Amino acid sequence: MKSPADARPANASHNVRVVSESSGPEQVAEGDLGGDRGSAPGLTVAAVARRLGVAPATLRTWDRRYGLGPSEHRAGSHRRYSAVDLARLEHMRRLVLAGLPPGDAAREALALNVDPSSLAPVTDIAMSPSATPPLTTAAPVVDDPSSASRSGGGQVVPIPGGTPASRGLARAALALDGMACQQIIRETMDRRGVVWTWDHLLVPVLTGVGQRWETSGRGIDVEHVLSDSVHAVLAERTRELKDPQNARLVLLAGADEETHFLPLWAVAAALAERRIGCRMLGARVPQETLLQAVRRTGPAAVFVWAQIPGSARVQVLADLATLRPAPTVLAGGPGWTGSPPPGIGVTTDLTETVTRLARALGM
Ligand code: B12
Repeated sequence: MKSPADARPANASHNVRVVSESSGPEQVAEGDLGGDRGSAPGLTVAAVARRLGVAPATLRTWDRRYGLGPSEHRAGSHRRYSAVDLARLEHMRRLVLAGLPPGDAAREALALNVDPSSLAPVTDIAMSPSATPPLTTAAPVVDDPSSASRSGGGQVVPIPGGTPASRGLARAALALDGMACQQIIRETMDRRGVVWTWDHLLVPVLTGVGQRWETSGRGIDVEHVLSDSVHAVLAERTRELKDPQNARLVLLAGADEETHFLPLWAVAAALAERRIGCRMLGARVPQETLLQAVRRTGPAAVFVWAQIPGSARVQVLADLATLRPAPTVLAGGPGWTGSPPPGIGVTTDLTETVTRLARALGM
């Protein structure tokens, strides 16, 4: 069954300048397509496939079925896609990623009023033989981890029990489309809140992308686009809180050598949703710096994240616990190894972390 989070937004956004309905029908003449003139020859189907991260066969299907094809004609050569065609196809792909049936997405894409003067020229840059082949929209993402090993080659992201939204997010990340990633994350958060989005959309896709890297060595670029998008939306939600209700402070910090920081932002955004403000110290906070920050600000609670074993020393937790007035000290993440010092809480998920931090504030 389709969950509300997976339903398509009423009005998915796009990044082309759109002429308002009142400005009349689109005036797009042959040879006047926003930079497709002169030396810019338009794009081949292969070039568009690479840009969009879809298979050439998918583009041909969209042309045949929905009339979303190349509008440039050249004597003695194949038809070429113009900048306007590309803008429509990008819109189409975003809507499909957001869960709209292709027929409906195509209707919206064809109805899009695009201002050609707002578009950059499109030119076909030949792909080097070693470059990544285009992704198919049909199969880069798998639900069943056992089938991941079948296909391999780093082309798939395993997402056991994936939802349409998680598959859409994984596809957008594979296509290196940060805008589409952010759009899916934002829409899910609007419908389901921060905690649900983190647990059911972001953790599965982040884990799948991490596994893809682990098994194939591929996809640092995908990891970066995804992380950047996750961070952007979580930080946005955190900063939306203008009137925090907590009188005392909460500090969030990454352990000594820890560079992974997304869970810290998940905590910050989930706290903001409960109208709790926090101070974010970010990744890789040296032990002594954290101790000084706690001494200076006297927070009610401190949460320290460690992702990678070896990035954290439990001594910092023991030292934090000796400070007076004693803050509630919580440690989270798979990077903490061994038993926690006395008086230190260990949290294993976002809900528990936020609940215990709120309790430390009496909220
Ligand atoms: C995004 C990411 C990056 C980004 C970091 C972006 C950022 N600023 O944070 C980048 C690309 C920079 C990166 C770099 C590296 N990464 Co990295 N990365 C990840 C990825 C995909 C997600 C990290 C994350 O946010 N995890 C949080 C959640 C999603 O995952 P989790 O911790 O496993 O969740 C469990 C629990 O923690 C808990 N949980 C979930 N959410 C929450 C929230 C709270 C509050 C709590 C308490 C608990 C909790 O539930 C889960 C189930 O038990 C992971 C994959 C993964 N599985 O984590 C790899 C991963 C952590 N990275 C890994 C590695 C090896 C690296 C690198 C060393 C090498 C590399 N890939 O380039 C470098 C480090 C570079 C450096 N100098 O330090 C490995 C670590 C292996 C290990 N032994 O621990 C992982 C696991 C990938 C893998 N499968 O091999 N990485």
